[in-house]
This record gives sequence, structure tokens and C-alpha cells, in this order.
Amino acid sequence: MLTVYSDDHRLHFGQSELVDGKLQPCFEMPSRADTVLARVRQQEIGEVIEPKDFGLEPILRVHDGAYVEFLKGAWDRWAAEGHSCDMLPSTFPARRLRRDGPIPTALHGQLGHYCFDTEAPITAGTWQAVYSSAQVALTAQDHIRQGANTAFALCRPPGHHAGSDFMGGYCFFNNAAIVTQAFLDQGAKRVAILDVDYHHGNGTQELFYDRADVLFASIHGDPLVEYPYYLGHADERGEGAGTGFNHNYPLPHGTGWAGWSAALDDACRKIASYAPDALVISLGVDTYKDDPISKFKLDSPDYLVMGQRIAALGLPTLFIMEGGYAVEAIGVNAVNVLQGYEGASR
Ligand code: SP5
Ligand code: ZN
Repeated sequence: MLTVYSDDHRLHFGQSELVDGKLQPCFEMPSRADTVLARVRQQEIGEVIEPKDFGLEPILRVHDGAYVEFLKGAWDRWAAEGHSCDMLPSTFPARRLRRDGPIPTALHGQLGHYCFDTEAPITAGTWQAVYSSAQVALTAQDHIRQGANTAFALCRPPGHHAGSDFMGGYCFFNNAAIVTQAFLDQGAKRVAILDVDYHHGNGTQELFYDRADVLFASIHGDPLVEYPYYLGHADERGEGAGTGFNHNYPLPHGTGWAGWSAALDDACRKIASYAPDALVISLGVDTYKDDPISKFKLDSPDYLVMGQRIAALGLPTLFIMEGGYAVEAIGVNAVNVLQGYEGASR
């Protein structure tokens, strides 16, 4: 399996996120991607290449132009205001404040407008890192367009919490959504996204919620008790033409392989009957038993079986790296999914 990777991820290195009332070191750190890359190389699963540059156009098919401009210029504006620390918002347009009104001209007002939490700091190199992360995903997608059955986009920063015009949850550009739209723009009729990250992929769900050409299935911690809290319930089935094409599997804290894989099997049945032209996997491995911010109990061998079950769908499959914060283990766990897939599909 081809892996696409860029060193540019290192340019995004947030110092801290505001969690549990404290500024804490960011869980989403550069060593995550290093660990996964080292495991890809150690297991010799295939070639590792640098991304090509597909420009902004495929990003703008998914993200709002003003949001993209904001992200691109935010750090320079922040520095011009005399700051050198990371940018984090602290004021948000909750219910009964205007979010459809005039966008503030003040940088800080814009920051709260375009972000939904206090965990996704913008740093000096964030723009280059998130741009490259999207190009990593697009390069892997291009490999499948050219006829490959599968590819691994070793994206960092991750993407599935980012919506058309907002960031949050360590995510800025929604890499999975960008490649999904690219498949459709190249002629695919239907694309399925299976999000196995521990957290609900709220951004991805939002982007395709009213569409029948994308099926979204997500297995995650129940939002009644888990981040991102305000989306991801089982009754969210899509709207308009998209009704019936959104499937959420909220699971309780403590869920192990038995409960998790039952949800996977159901999601795979939904995907099989949808008969998509391609499958995009939002590959988070924060479902691992020792993940520092998560409460599922998957163990490393489970990820091999996860890959086998995904392979059984027999679809062109693009793996997009998302979360996973037990840094020592995420290389083994992520690559186990890929190796399980390859073992079963060979
Ligand atoms: C891509 C991705 O996986 N983003 C996840 C963002 C979740 N952030 C929630 C952080 C809350 C951590 N609270 C637990 C602290 C344990 N001491
Ligand atoms: Zn996650």
C-alpha cells in the first residue's frame, strides 16, 4: 500500500489546549505522525511518497472561501497585533447571539466565529501544515483515481471535526471530505465514508448531511458523555435528499471489541448495500484502550480484524489518518488496520 506523507506537519506544533479548566500540552503533537511513519517503514507496507500540489481548488469545493482566507492570514494578523503565543478563541456565538450576522472585523471575534472549541491553536506554521495535510490526502486520492485499489494518507493535522467554515478538535481542513468531493468531481456517483475515530466526525457529517451522493457512517463515543457533545446521535439520519444516508453509532464509555465490531458490521452492511464507487476511512485509532483522552477498550490485534472487515467490502479504499493520542501505540494500531486490510484483500 502506498503511503503519502509530508514533513510539513511539523510546522503545526501547538503549545497548549484549554481542557479541564487548564492549559495543557496539546495531545495532537508532531511525534504522532513520526510514530506512524516509522511503523509504515518498519513493516515495509509499501512506498512512501511526498504529496503533489493540487492547489486550493479542491479545498474550496468543501470549505467556505472566507474561512480559508481567514486561516491563511490569521497568524500574520495576530503577529501584527503584537502576539507571539498560539491563537486560541475564548468567545463563541452560542444560541441567541448572531452567527448569521456581520462577521466581526476584530481578529478575536473572527477567531470565535470560525472555531467551536479551545483545543485547536493556530501557530506560525499552521497554514502550511494544514495545506500540506490536505495535499497529502489529495495525492493519495489521485493514486486511487489512477487505478490503485488503496492508499494511506498520513495526514496531520487531522480533519474530521472541521466543517465548511469552522475549525476545532485539532482539525482545520476536513481531509476526508475534500477527497470525497474529489472522487465525485472526477465522476464517481456515490462515495461512502466510514469514520472509525473515537470522536464523532461532526464536520464530515455536516458537510454531506443533505446529500444522497455521500453515505456517512460514524462509530464513536456517545455525545451525551463525550466530545464533541453537540452532534453524533443515532437519530441524525440526514435531511432532504440526504435522508437515510447518515448513520451514527454512539457507544458507551468502556466499549470493547465485541460492542465496537457489532457496530462496524452493521455499518459495513449499510455501505455494501449503498454500493459506492469508493470508500474513505477516517482512520482514528483513539479507540485504543490506553488512549489518554478516550474511553473505549480496543486492543492492538483488534485493528488487524478491523482492516480485514473493511477489506471484505471489496471497494477501492482510501485511508485518511485522524486521531490517536497514545503516541507509542498509534503506529502499531494504525498500520495494523492497513496490514489487516492488505492481508485480507491479497
Ligand atoms: C481528531 C480528534 O481525535 N480530535 C479529538 C479532539 C478531542 N478533544 C477532547 C479533549 C478532552 C480531553 N479530556 C480528557 C482529559 C483526560 N485527562
Ligand atoms: Zn478522535
